[in-house]
Amino acid sequence: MHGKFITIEGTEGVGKTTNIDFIQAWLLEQNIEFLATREPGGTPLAEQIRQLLLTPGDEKISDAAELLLMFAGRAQHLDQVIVPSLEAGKWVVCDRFTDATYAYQGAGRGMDSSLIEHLEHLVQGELRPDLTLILDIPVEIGLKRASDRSAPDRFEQEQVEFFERVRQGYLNTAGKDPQRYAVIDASQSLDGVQFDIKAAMETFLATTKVPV
Ligand code: Z5A
Repeated sequence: MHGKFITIEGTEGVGKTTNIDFIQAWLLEQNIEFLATREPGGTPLAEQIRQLLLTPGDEKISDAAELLLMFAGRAQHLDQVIVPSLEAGKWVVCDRFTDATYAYQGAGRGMDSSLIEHLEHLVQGELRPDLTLILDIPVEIGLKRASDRSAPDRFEQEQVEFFERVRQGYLNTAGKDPQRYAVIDASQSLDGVQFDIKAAMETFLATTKVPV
């Protein structure tokens, strides 16, 4: 793979959407060809799966069905969009990826992480993001920002304790691999958050350049 794979993660309302716009502008400035996408979603089929996952409904989605739907969409997204783009030399910037599965379905729902690892291997082989930015914020602040913006989706109807577990799941994952993960304090002003994102992107870019 020639392109770089960057993912953005965090609990509700951390500002992923807002800051992906900022990252896109920064990549344009660097003359780096990229594609921005999201999960669940990213292809017509995977966007249909997203609708199934996010739309509140009367039928409870079982934890196993939720996990499998996440990976079904991901398999399609990888096959149709992510892998071909990376192979063509583009950078891929993805709003959420498998770290969200470990955080929401693993830490949040309590599903066994070895099961997630198994599906990760099945669907992705050895492919992992090169850089993951985790926007971190106290859960109450994020939920307030999200609720001021739009009506709650199926996940946003969960209790605060669920999101506390999700947040802790992300922080535990980040602690295991500081090379790949940059944790950004997203409770700062937008300028402060973007200053830190830019610093993390610059550090990453420097590591991708072959020394002369
Ligand atoms: N999910 C899962 O369970 N397992 C998986 O494997 C995957 C996903 C891939 C869809 O995600 C759901 O799928 C998600 C987890 C689950 N749960 N939910 N819900 P999503 O990414 O589409 O939805 P989201 O997490 O809810 O994202 P969001 O609510 O759209 O939030 P955001 O993109 O992080 O935030 P935002 O829209 O950029 O900002 C929210 C508001 O805050 C907005 O009004 C901004 O103007 C404001 N904002 C942003 N930054 C700041 C700062 N710094 N200060 C003040 N105000 C700010």
